[in-house]
Amino acid sequence: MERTFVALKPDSVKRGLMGKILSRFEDKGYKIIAMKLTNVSLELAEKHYAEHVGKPFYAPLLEYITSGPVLAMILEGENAILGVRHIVGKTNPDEADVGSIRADFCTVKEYNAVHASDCPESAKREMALWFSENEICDNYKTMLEIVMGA
Ligand code: 3AN
Repeated sequence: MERTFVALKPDSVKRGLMGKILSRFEDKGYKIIAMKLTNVSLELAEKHYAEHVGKPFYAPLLEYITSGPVLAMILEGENAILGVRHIVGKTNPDEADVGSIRADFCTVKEYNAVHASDCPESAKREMALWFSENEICDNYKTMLEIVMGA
């Protein structure tokens, strides 16, 4: 099983889209093993987006991610990193596949609703950045796991 870090950004929270977006991940079958609604400090934002330092959209990006609460979570499932990225869609909503979150809910890449880790290294780094060990609830079975005797 693979784990990935996902964050519903402030536009998702402010637009009241948390439930709709979350349901896409739950419907697919990913297991939520950590979740919190949290304000994002500038320090955390800078660490999270360290790879984008120096890019023209860096400062607006920090302003955006710190502009309101973020629903941060860790999802678990088979090939979760790639699978979640498919559900989220390409950075630019105009290029995202119809049916993806960004195509269906967003119009501009500057406010694209969701962050999802793009590779195993990023997932590991981001999970450790956003969650402490005791916030991870990997001690329960989903109903599917119970029924399948997993
Ligand atoms: P993704 O979130 O699709 O993995 P990244 O990691 O390349 O995209 O970029 C992080 C965030 O920076 C994006 N989600 C988006 O909000 C913003 N961003 C990326 N590229 C641009 C761009 N060319 N112009 C404006 N904002 C951008």
